[in-house]
Amino acid sequence: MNLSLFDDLPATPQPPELLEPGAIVLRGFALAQAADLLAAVQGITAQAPFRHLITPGGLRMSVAMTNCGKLGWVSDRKGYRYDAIDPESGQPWPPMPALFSRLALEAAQAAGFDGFAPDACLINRYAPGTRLSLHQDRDEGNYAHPIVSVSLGVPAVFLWGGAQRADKARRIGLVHGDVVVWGGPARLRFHGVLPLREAHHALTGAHRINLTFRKAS
Ligand code: MD3
Ligand code: FE
Repeated sequence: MNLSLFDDLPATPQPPELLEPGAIVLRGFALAQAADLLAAVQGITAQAPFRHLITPGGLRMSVAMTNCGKLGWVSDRKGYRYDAIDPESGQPWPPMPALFSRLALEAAQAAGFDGFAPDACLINRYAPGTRLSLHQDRDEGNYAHPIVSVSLGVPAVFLWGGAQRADKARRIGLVHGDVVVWGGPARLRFHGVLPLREAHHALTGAHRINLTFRKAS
């Protein structure tokens, strides 16, 4: 079994690591809150279950998604957008737990972005084999705000590309408790996730859960 990207990573919080200007990895930053974050995800998915969205091109996404906060990211045949209403329930998305917004604020702060106040949290669930192909996040209103991502459960290999889709991508291992902050010159980089490998995590089973905090409006 090849665990080379993961097997000697520390299980304790580490100092900030600069991937490139604007992209800061905070290894283990969410470890202490991880179990509480996952319990909150369970509460959210009781109101707004994970679902596989359809892309504007008609393809079913292999990542299962839901949201919390004032705005949620949705996709259908009409396009990608943020919406205050969950199209499945016709109701507002579940509120963002204070634990979530506090963690996002503190992580952004640790990466040099003061006063980050996310109004959207996209929650992604990866099963074995699930991937996310290279894309940019460009549905938010103001690219001056960073995006904060929190990895939970099974490890993944993240693809970190360039300003053009064809630019060569680096591979970065992300494990349970890791937080990454993407802002400034890194904000519109192409990025993705390789197919999730079969593995088990005590808190999530075969899954990886990723939280991305955004200021969408
Ligand atoms: C770099 N999610 O939801 S998180 C996404 O692991 C998304 O579920 C991946 O890409 C995941 O859009 C990657 C890391 C991430 C999130 C947003 C970014 C990296 C980013 C926005 C701009 C640049
Ligand atoms: Fe993205």
